[in-house]
Amino acid sequence: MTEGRGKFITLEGLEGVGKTTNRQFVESLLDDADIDFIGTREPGGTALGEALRELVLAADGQMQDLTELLLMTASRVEHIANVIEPALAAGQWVLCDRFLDASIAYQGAGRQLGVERVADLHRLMDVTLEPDLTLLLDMPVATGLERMAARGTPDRIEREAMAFFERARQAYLQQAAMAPDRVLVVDAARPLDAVQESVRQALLPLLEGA
Ligand code: T5A
Repeated sequence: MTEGRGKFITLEGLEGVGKTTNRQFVESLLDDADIDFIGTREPGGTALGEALRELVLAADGQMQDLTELLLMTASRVEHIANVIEPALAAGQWVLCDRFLDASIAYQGAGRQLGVERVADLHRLMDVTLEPDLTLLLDMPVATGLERMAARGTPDRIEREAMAFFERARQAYLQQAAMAPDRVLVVDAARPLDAVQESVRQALLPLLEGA
């Protein structure tokens, strides 16, 4: 196990980009490197967070956009306090499927609540934790939605229009441009083995320092 504080790695991207597939791949790399880690997700990761996830993603649910932002943030506050911070403090690495960048992209840009408003809300809630590495899986919106269509009934957010996801994609890319040391953009439209090779390369510096 790693001495000292663990590393915090997040996976981000739009629907259908392959986060789950690549999360499993990252888990296998961490296992191979004998790193003690937990895998988790947002919204979710705690009992309360998973209940909020059900509410916020329910296909037949309805809520104000601001309510959606507040529920995502509430899930994150619980997750950080009860799961992420304790694990990092104990030296475990944390691999998280979506984090704050998702709220910036989906609620800030997709819902047009304002990227700054989302960032301000998180500062107000004392959410200052930043990932050591964010893998942003990026590809054209239409390609991702095609992959999702093959998966069955869409949830409440997956039903959104193309323009929503275009705005979210641009916000993700903007986050990456503003934080190039933290966010690595991976072209997820390529065949899986090429995507995974990029993911492996991105993780190497962290793994070598472990
Ligand atoms: N949300 C979340 C917010 O609005 N605000 C927030 O703050 C947060 C935290 C969460 C939803 O909540 C929203 C965003 C979301 O709408 P989710 O479960 O994280 O839901 O979202 P999904 O995008 O549905 O995530 P998944 O991990 O389930 O889907 P992915 O990322 O598409 O992953 P995956 O691996 O299942 O891939 C989809 C398909 O593509 C294939 C896979 O085999 C699979 O069939 N695939 C490839 N095919 C060809 N080439 C490749 N390179 C491929 N990679 C994968």
